[in-house]
Amino acid sequence: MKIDAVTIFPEYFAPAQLSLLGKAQSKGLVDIQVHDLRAATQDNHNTVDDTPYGGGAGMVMLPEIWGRVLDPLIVADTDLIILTPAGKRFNQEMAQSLASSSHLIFACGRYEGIDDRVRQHYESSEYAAKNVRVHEVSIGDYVLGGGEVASLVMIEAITRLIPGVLGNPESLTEESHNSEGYLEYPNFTKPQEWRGISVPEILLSGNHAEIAKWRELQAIERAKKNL
Ligand code: 6GU
Repeated sequence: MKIDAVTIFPEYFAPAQLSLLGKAQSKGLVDIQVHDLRAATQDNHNTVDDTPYGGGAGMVMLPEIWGRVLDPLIVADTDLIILTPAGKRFNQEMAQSLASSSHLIFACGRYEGIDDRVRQHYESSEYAAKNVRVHEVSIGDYVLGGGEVASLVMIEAITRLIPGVLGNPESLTEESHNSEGYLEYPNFTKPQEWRGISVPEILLSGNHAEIAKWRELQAIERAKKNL
């Protein structure tokens, strides 16, 4: 999977070289390229934004700069992800769907966002015919300073679903038992007693059917508590 991230703060993507994602890149499963939006500016002040038409607070990112950077990156079969708190909420299902893409572009907006004509342009039929899909995505109901951290969250959730990225692929099949895609029951490891708290007896029983039943019940209790 090829991943392009476009940002005015390339340094935000340093963690992409670590851990699972770093390994996935050295294995050749994922190729992440980070592009500095400011490098595409042509004025002396390296301007990337301007005041909004219609007035109001904040600044809007210039479409001309974005077009200049995105044009050469957008090829056939591309998912262009525009990060915005007003986007569709990211979840495990969206991660699954994007994990089978061959090319993701993360457009990281700052300030009050990117001029909406950038979205409109790449959503046009000319691009749709080339299998270019545009997604406006948010990672949750809170406002971040920009899309960089949101992109990292998405990249981590998506790339670990690519075959070969996880050391132990059984982690994925176990996760898939839950619709949200994660384990909901509490986990325990050594020692058997820690600070006076014992590991639940059932987990030491070796009775896999009973353990599965217990975990299911625990998951339901936990889900209720987090409502
Ligand atoms: Cl994608 N961007 C920003 N700026 N804030 C967010 C977000 C994205 N998702 C949640 N909050």
